[in-house]
Amino acid sequence: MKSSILDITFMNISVVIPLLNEEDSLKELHDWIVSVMQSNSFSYEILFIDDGSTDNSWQVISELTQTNTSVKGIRFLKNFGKSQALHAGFAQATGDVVITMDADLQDSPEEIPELFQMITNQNLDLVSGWKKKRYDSVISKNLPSKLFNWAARRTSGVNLHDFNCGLKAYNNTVVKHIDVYGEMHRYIPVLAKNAGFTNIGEKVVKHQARKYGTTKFGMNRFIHGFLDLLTIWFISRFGKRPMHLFGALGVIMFLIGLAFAFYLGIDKLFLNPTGRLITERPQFFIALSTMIIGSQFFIAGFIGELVLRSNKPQPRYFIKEAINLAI
Ligand SMILES: Nc1nc2c(ncn2[C@@H]2O[C@H](COP(=O)(O)OP(=O)(O)OP(=O)(O)O)[C@@H](O)[C@H]2O)c(=O)[nH]1
Ligand SMILES: [Mg+2]
Repeated sequence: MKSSILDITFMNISVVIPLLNEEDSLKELHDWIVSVMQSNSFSYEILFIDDGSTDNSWQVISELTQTNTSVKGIRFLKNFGKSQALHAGFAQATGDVVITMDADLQDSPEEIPELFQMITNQNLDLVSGWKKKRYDSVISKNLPSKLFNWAARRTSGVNLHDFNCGLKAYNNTVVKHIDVYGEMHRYIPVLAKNAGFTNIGEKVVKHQARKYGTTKFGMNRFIHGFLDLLTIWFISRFGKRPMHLFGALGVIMFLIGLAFAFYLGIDKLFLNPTGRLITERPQFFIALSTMIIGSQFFIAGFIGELVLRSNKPQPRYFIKEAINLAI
């Protein structure tokens, strides 16, 4: 299994596996993936991204790289999050088709051949797994997840049942053109759609109960998830043109304030000079606050435009070591 330039050029599949503290599952997962790859004669690489594990995960990965040169490892300096791990894996993936999967043996590598076919034969940009039958608790996972997927469908227009499924397949071009940041791993299909990759498919996949280790995401995943959803909706609508939202709002509010001020002026000068002082009238305060808030909105939009023009992407993670990769 010696890797060569040819392998890199004609690699069929890159399996990208972000992980945190999954020492018990890794060897079994590796063996399972390798047996699927061999029985389908795929050329492949497996990229493990150890995101600051505190158990022996990295040691297990290092051992795997010694017996199988198709295994590559990236180890982060500390825990930077699943999105960052996917970002690092995507940057290195050389296969025509990139498959992501969880490391905890809940996703089955047996799905890989069909996912590969869907990308290559049906010309799909992305295929997302759908854990139709879940082996998780109804209260803590299934119900919130249904609500969450419904909200994601409504705001994004991407019709998937299970946005957060770890098992997904991509055409390599897609992963090189999307920027997974924050906790956006839940919305990669939306990021892909916003980047112009609209051929998005779905495949029902088998889901197993967790065999080893513990869950890493608690209930706060849903709070973070909804906030990220709001961000992504906002960014996809106004991210490129903040002036369209803030500028328009600012101008409208300023004009309302100006109209009130104009009315007060005319009234005081010509219609009712002996009436109440302008500063004692409610219209004065409406004029004052709408004009100030309007200008603030306008300035926010203007600064947003300036920031967009001068924004250079910052590194969001630091790599401690890598095996079988030229980083
Ligand atoms: N890179 C990285 N991977 C993570 C992190 N947290 C979890 N993971 C991995 O993401 C995958 C999914 O996490 P899980 O904890 O299994 O989440 P889940 O499948 O929704 O929950 P369970 O059903 O309880 O397993 C696993 O492979 C984890 O190792 C993280 O902070 N960084
Ligand atoms: Mg899991």
